[in-house]
Amino acid sequence: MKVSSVVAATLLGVVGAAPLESRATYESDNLTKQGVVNLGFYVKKNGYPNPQKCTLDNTAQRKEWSTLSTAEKTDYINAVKCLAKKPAKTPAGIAAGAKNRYDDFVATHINQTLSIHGTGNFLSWHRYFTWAYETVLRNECGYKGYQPYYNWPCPDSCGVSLPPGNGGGCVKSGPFKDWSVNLGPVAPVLTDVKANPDFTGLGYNPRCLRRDISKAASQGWTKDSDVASLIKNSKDFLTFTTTMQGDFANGFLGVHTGGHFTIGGDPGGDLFASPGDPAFFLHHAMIDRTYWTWQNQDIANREYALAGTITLNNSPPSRNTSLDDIISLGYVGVPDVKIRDASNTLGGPFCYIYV
Ligand SMILES: *[C@@H]1O[C@H](CO)[C@@H](O)[C@H](O)[C@H]1NC(C)=O
Ligand SMILES: *[C@@H]1O[C@H](CO)[C@@H](O)[C@H](O)[C@H]1NC(C)=O
Ligand SMILES: *[C@@H]1O[C@H](CO)[C@@H](O)[C@H](O)[C@H]1NC(C)=O
Ligand SMILES: [Cu+2]
Repeated sequence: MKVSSVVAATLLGVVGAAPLESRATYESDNLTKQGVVNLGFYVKKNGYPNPQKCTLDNTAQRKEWSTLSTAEKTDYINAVKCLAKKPAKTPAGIAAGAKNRYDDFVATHINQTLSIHGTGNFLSWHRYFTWAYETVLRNECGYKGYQPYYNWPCPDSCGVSLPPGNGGGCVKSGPFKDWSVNLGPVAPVLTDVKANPDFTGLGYNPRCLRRDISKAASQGWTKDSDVASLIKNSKDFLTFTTTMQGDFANGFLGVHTGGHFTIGGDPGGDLFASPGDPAFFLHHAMIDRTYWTWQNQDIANREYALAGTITLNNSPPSRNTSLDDIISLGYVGVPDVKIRDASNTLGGPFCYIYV
């Protein structure tokens, strides 16, 4: 099985896809492994942020989707579907399209889009958002595992074994064939998405889940060398987060946008409404794993590294992001945290690593 067909397995909901054979030979995975070793030495010397609560002996381990057993995959998918059957916490008067508990996440992301992308809080905000999702799946839908990620890379000469983009039709098979997308669009990539009754995208707009798996995005932007070079060549936080998020004016998508466009479709290709596709959280767990791996290359200097401002690409011009800035997830219903507390995955509310 080709590495990037993990994407297909994930997106199409193929339960029981064979584990990958040769992932360990990837440079980007080697960097993650080296990061775990560095982390071990670092905590040995400096101690843990919450030694009573979280150590490397009891930490949760987030795993790659294809390494889960069939039973684990089914548990995860069932918990996601369970979330979409629970009532929303977002009041209808605030977001009429938030029909269920899953939609609380989508509405929160749409509502804050302009202050969480191209900003200093991009990585910490999405780290906390993904953690909140994992926690709600566990606490409200009985999920026993942790948030899986999908490992983007394929080899540098990748003949990616993905089906070609099919134009973004409805998902007609797999566990999410009856999934209802209720919110958005705000900034769709497909031209024929039914407009939302509310200009905010928060109105009720039920429609099918559509995907447009893109070989070009996967092959062009999320290869092993793309991920490894992002981790190795980003000497400071600003370079890392900017390279990851892309430099569109110069035609550089970066792994973040490349991963979103690998999924594509509606709402996957919409900057605002993209969490409406459950694949969002597997992609963002990989974003977080890449951030974590980058931090672990030089923990002393990168644990609390931060740069950027509080507006999208600093437009309009705004102040610098601060470690004391609050991450608030609205009706997702988790406590507010400071960026500082979302900087270490063994500290603050967290206790997880990636394997
Ligand atoms: C990854 O690490 C293994 C074991 O140290 C090594 O054999 C392999 O060559 C490395 N792969 C890359 C692409 O760096
Ligand atoms: C959007 O954010 C504003 C400001 O924090 C808040 O008052 C409002 O309830 C939020 N709406 C949603 C849908 O979360
Ligand atoms: C904002 O951060 C930049 C570096 O990221 C720094 O050069 C600048 O002085 C900071 N501005 C303020 C007002 O602190
Ligand atoms: Cu986002």
